[in-house]
Amino acid sequence: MEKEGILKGLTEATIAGDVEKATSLANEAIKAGVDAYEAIMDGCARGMSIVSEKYEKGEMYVPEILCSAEAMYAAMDILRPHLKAERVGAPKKVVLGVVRGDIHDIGKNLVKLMMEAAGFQVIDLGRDVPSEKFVDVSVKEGAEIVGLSSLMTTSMVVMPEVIREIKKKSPKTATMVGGGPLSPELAKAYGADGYAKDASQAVKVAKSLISGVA
Ligand code: B1M
Repeated sequence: MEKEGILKGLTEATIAGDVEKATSLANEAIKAGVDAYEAIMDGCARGMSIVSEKYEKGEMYVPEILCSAEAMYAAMDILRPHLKAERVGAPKKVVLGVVRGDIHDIGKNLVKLMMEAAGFQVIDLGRDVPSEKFVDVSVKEGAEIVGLSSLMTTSMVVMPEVIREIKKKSPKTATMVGGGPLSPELAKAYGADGYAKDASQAVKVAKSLISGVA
């Protein structure tokens, strides 16, 4: 199968929540020499954004979305070992998690994967993470970056307190935020050093933060 067909197939399999098809297309992608990063971003992740749009239009419902995520994860499991990890010097540590009160972690998992592919060492705190945990772990680990994710207007409001504490207790640690309700303006108002709208931008922002040019 041609590359375009494989990418389109991965997008469709993700939307349809078809684990079997997603698995077989991910294997096909590897066999055909399709870049694993492209297969994830232009295949599966594209499918997940279409799924989110369809949900907003009332064309898809939550159980179907969860099946889509399963299909994406199945393809990602196959593609992950084939990502060409960039290694630039010693790996930089990123503490990543979804803030307190929020269990939406599909986007955070994509951000994690992309950051690991870019050579970052990601310490994944999971979802619904207590604010103190972000601070404690980043201090203990000497993290270069703390990444906070939120999908809800009701949970994003905890971000400023987390950022403030990190700045106080670990002033050298850069902070970045992302997720549906966030924006560059809000990120700035919250005191974050960076904002990214999606997983590939998250990698660019993280790189710029460690090189001090954000
Ligand atoms: Co719910 N949910 N949900 N949900 N859910 C939203 C977020 C919502 C916008 C739907 C809506 O009403 N229109 C809405 C929030 C509204 C608001 O802002 N207040 C909402 C709600 C209200 C709720 C509940 C309260 C529903 C209820 O129980 N009444 C409840 C909340 C529970 C809680 O968290 N305490 C709830 C529950 C759930 C499920 C459990 C069923 C499920 C989550 C499963 C899971 O994640 N494990 C779910 C889902 C799936 C969604 C939608 C439909 C899809 C989210 C998703 O996974 N998108 C969502 C609607 C939507 O977003 N359009 C919705 C795909 C994913 C790849 O994209 O997460 O945006 P996304 O991630 C992107 C970027 O945002 C960015 O990069 C990612 C990859 O490109 N990004 C970062 C994310 N984090 C980043 C961090 C970074 C940088 C970039 O740097 C650190």
